[in-house]
Amino acid sequence: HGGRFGNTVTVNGRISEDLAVTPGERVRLRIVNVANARIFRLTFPGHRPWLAAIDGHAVPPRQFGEEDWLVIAPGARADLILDMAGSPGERFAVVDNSPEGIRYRLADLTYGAAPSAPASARPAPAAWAANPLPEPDLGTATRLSLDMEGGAMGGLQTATFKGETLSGRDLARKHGMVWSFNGVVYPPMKYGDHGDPMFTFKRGESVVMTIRNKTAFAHPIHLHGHTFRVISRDGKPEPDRPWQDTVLLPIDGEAEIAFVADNPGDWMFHCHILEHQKSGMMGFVRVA
Ligand SMILES: [Cu+2]
Repeated sequence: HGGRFGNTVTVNGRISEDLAVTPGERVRLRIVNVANARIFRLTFPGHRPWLAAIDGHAVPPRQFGEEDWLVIAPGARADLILDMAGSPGERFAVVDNSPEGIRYRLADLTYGAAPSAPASARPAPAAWAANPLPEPDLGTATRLSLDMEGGAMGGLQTATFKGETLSGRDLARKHGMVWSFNGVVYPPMKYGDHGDPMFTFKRGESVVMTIRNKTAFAHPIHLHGHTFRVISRDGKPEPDRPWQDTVLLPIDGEAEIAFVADNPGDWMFHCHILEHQKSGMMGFVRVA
């Protein structure tokens, strides 16, 4: 029910890639999680990366300790700045850490020869320029909530599927559907035939949405066509209110997102774990 993990991981299309680096250089590493279900929790032993952007949007650079996890869920992106502090000939693994304590080597940073002029210690990186995005007006925003239910371990009691109210058991058995948004199990969308929107917004409307994960699994929720600020998590203000288009909801987690619905059209809103998307966690919002 967490989706299919498979038994190997590829980096840039290959298993266990060597990433060649030069001692003393500063590298920008763009990480895109294109896995169907796996949430990565990355560490860079021997290095202290700076997180500089989330989902392509600058954040005030924040330095990670060697054992701090960079959590990146399916669909999410992260830009890191890495100072290559190793010596010529050294190798360091890039590691994915499972919550169960399993460490999986994804790739190696392999150090080549030192440049003739050694780099001096580098200062903290400056924040990158912000992308121009419309600022949601929290005072006048439409407030909505989105409750996520379903899955094994307590999941779905009843939900509506194509207008019919069914028990969780019948939804799973008859339709292979196991997840719901606000009590509705959305059938897989087809081009030109995608049913009714979950929400309809006026173009230019500010929206604050509280998303609650009432399941026993984590879900990265992704909105198309828009970028939102994450303004709080579990009732606590989120530092720097980062701009994102994918927000990971931990088990029993809650997040408030805010955005301006400024892009006309029908936009998918779904869990980015593909198995979840396919079995109920996918609807769309309409901006008209
Ligand atoms: Cu999910």
